[in-house]
This record gives sequence, C-alpha cells and structure tokens, in this order.
Amino acid sequence: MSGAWSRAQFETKLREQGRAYHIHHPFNILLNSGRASPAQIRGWVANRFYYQINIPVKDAAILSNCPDRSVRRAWVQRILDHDGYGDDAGGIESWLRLAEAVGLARGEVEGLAAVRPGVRFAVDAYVNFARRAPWPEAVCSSLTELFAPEIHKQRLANWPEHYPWIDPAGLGYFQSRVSQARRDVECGLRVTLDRFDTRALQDRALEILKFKLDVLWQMSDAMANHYGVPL
Ligand code: AHQ
Repeated sequence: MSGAWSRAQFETKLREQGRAYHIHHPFNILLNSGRASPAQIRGWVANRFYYQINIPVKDAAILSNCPDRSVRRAWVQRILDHDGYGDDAGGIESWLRLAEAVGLARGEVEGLAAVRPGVRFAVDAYVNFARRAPWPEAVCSSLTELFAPEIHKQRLANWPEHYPWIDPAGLGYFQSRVSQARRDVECGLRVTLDRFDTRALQDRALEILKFKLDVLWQMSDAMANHYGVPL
C-alpha cells in the first residue's frame, strides 16, 4: 500500500470531490437559472426543511460520541447556529422565514407533509451514519461544506433578480451560512487532516465524503422527480 498523502495533497483530493456536489445537480441549476416555478421553489424549501432540522440532531450525535473536549467546544457551536442561542433565533427559524417568503405556511412546513420519501431516507441515512460511525468519520462527512459557501453565494446573487416575488428578507439563512460554513470547515478539515493519517484512512475519508455527496444528490433527485425537473 502506497504511503499517506501529504496534508496538502489530501486536502486537494477532498476538494476535488466537489465535482459531485449538488451545485451541479439539474434541480440546483434550474433554481439558480431563474427557471424554477413557485411550486418547485416551495417544494424545495419544504423538503430541505427536513434536512435543516436534522443537522443539529446529527451534530448532537457527534458530540455524544466525541471524548475530545477541544473538538466538542468547537462543534457545539453548530447546534447553537441552527437551534438558536440567546437573541439569535437560529437557522431553523431563518428557514421558516424563507418558507413564509416563498408563500408557505410555517405549520405546513413544520408538519413535514411535503417531504418526499427519497429526501427522508437520505437525511435519515446521514443522521444514522453520524450516530453509529466513529466520531471522526461523522466529522469528515460534514466536509461537503467545503463547497457550500459557493452555493449560498449563488442563491444570494441569483434569487433576488430571478424571483422578485420572494421577500429578500427570507434569504437571510443563505447569508448566515456563507461565514458559518467557512468556520465549520476549519474545524472539520483540521480533524480530518489530523486523524485520517494513513493512506487507507485517507481513502476511507474520500469514501465518506462520497457517501455524503450522494445524500445531497439523492435529495435533489427525489425532489426533481416529484416536482418535474428533467434529469
Ligand atoms: O445549511 C447547511 C448546513 O447547515 C450544513 C451543515 C453541514 C453538515 O454538517 O453536513 N452541511 C450543510 C449544508 C447546508 N446547506 C446545504 C445547501 O445546499 O444549502 C449544503 C449542505 C452541505 O454542503 O453539506
């Protein structure tokens, strides 16, 4: 078995996986090209809510498995980012504001009635992976966020122009994630580069990232299938 990649080489290999990120999925391309209908946008917002409410559950699973206090100190911030803390209502609340801005009722979205089976299965697979995997593997699986700032900036750049019927105040979640994703990745990447330190472990990290890329891709496939987006 060949030797381990250097940290720089390993990081490059992780970033190269971005070619499979859901920014390249036809549904995301439709959303950002301005060709999505209000029904397709509402479907996307209602389905993605299931992913949003499961992120802090996933992160709490990682914390419960992680004996490293310095990692927990950094990781706990992710739960506060979504559930809110003090005066900050948090990302789940921001997503409900996005839902209202696209014409959905909060209660309807919180009831999860619109969540497609393929979306639910993909999200549940991610949460269950985080519960059962060694905590560094669950940390590694969050590294799809290496590619997230770009997708949030893309929405902020395109949606106001293409979808003037959406109150721009509803896009606050995407704005908050540009910086939060960057900060998240600092910790996730450090843990991954530090702990996946043999070639076999580095190959395993790429496998884990591919699994999470598939989770995101499957969510978009399930939504595209139901909301009539040609694949
Ligand atoms: O809003 C997103 C978010 O809070 C997270 C947390 C992170 C994780 O722990 O897996 N991944 C993630 C993502 C968010 N938004 C997605 C999007 O397209 O809006 C991207 C997604 C990710 O890249 O994993």
